Amino acid sequence: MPKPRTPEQQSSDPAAQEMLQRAEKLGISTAFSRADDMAPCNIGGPGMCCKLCGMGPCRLTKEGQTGVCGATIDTIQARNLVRAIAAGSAAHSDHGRDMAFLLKAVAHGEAEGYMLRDIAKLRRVAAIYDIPIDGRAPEEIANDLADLYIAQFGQQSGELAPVRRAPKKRQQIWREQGVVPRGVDREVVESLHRTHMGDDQDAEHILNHAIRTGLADGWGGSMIATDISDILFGTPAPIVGQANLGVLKANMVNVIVHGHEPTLSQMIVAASQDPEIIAYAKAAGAEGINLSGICCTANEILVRQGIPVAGNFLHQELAIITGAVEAVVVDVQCIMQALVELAAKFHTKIITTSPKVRIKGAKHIQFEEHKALTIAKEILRTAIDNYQYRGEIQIPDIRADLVPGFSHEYINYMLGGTYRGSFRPLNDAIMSGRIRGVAAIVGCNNPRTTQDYVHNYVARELLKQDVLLVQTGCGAIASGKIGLLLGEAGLDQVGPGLREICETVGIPPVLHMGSCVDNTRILTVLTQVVEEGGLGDDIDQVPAVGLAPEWMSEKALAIATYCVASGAYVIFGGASPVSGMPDKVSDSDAVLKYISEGWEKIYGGKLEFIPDPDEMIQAVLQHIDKKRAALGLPAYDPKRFGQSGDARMRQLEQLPLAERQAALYGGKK
Ligand code: BF8
Repeated sequence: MPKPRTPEQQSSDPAAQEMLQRAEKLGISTAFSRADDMAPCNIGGPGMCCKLCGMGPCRLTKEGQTGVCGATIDTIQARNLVRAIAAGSAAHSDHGRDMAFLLKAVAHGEAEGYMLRDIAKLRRVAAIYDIPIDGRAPEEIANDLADLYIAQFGQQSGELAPVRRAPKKRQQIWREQGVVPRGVDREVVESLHRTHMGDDQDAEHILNHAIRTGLADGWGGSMIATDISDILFGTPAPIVGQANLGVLKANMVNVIVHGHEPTLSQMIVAASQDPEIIAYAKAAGAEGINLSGICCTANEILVRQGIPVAGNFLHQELAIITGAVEAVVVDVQCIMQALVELAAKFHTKIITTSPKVRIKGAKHIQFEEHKALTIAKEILRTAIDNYQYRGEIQIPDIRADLVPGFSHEYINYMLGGTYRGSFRPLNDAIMSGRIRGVAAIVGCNNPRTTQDYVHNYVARELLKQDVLLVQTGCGAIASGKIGLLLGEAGLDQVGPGLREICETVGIPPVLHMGSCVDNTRILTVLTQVVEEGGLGDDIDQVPAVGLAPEWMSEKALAIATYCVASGAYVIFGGASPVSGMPDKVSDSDAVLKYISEGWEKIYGGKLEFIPDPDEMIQAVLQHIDKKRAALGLPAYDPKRFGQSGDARMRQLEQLPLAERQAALYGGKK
């Protein structure tokens, strides 16, 4: 048994380290200590265990071995992988479905407390699908859009409607390959059917359906979720927020919303500002209610209302260990079952709210849209009633300011303004080499690596190389906690060309674009970059890379798949779910090779697993430079830039007065 890691080895975040020390002192287990106690299964981990029927489970450990039915390792790995991608797509897309039903309810005035907040986006999105907009009430348009979106899930044939938003050439590739999704549910169901015992047995053929299923998520369920969230809760624009456990307040009722869906959390935001609820909290002896978030629910309310983030995935237990949290309100996804037992050691109440998610021992207050505000207030009253039971607390005094909210609409606006919104300046900056390329660093935390370390190491190194970063999910929170999302504060850490662009446009070098379903915003940005011209005519030609350095969830695999299918090079850190025999690349790595080289030949994008952060960075830069060369762009040269604007002034400030005047005025005093 390896030695347990120290808190510094478990997390690079000092707030997390403080709570891990407290956990140790109190004799409490966390995901970090449980990961130390339990090595990952070396057969299941690389996808070599088949438990799809009662003849097994079959554990393949030797070259050439097959399962009882004769299934080879590549068939088994492909089946396991497509099932994970289907589960991830189902999670995102079911979220999208719920949003579509909420839009329908709002259009009919049947959802208490909700409204159509971004009518301009409603009209823009409706117009994409030829829904009439002129002279119609927003509710009528919303009703038609909701019907169209609801239909995408159960559609049996034809093409998913949002697919038409991809670059034309990309759509053509998908049609030629026969992978345009017909309906979201159909592709997920077919993944399960094909991988049932005795069905699809050709690994490449199985993986073709992984592409179709992933596309149903990215250009289907997730895109629908993002569109409707913006229409109902507002399209994000830059806003000031804070991140890390230090956002919890000692003298207030701390309520954390955790999970993924903005439907309930948005109502809790509204309810927490209600004078009656604030008075109720004061009557309980607190100074008020302090709302914060964890995971992607946090991102949803951070990018729209600036509600602080208590942390990313691995902070969910650590927040409770502060002893200062009255309630953790959860909806769906990324919620650890360990929360209930942990909460019982403190006074914290875990409140489940989704009809899909119950946890034994948690309090369940079911959320319903038609009385959303009433339920949100009931939840807050439950938390306030719990304040009196609070014991000793320890809140790390660590938090960072950040500026999130870079929707693709805002990026378009910030580059050109209201009347000439355009991606032209971004394309020009990439073409000139001021920006070497773009990297999307997204995805989870994983307790098997040092929390946030790979995220932040890779982010910092790529920024020095003039790579503009876009982020979502827990990756964005990792950057937020170290101040990379704060405008000019982080600019001394970035390359000279990128710095010039950030100073000119007035943006941070890392753009927080939202939650994990909002990775579809990145698809939209890439499409707009292509349509603007100068960087090829399809996404696979853009010097861009996607990374999930600390991935852990099946949703991350679904995201990777739709990004690859869209033409992106995607790199995952951590362990590969499809490597061959432990610690050995062999013939049995057919699946690993196919999702890299095989997919690249067809889609121009590929998925690779590179655990070492330095190798990851090299792979990113090589890919970006290769794409630049293929476009005929000048080779990246950091010495060419950084001589203008603010950078020039900073250089001059270093000079003695006479020399500075000479430089500025040509020797005239
Ligand atoms: O959907 S990044 S740990 S919270 S799965 Fe989960 Fe991963 Fe965080 Fe958001 Ni995305």
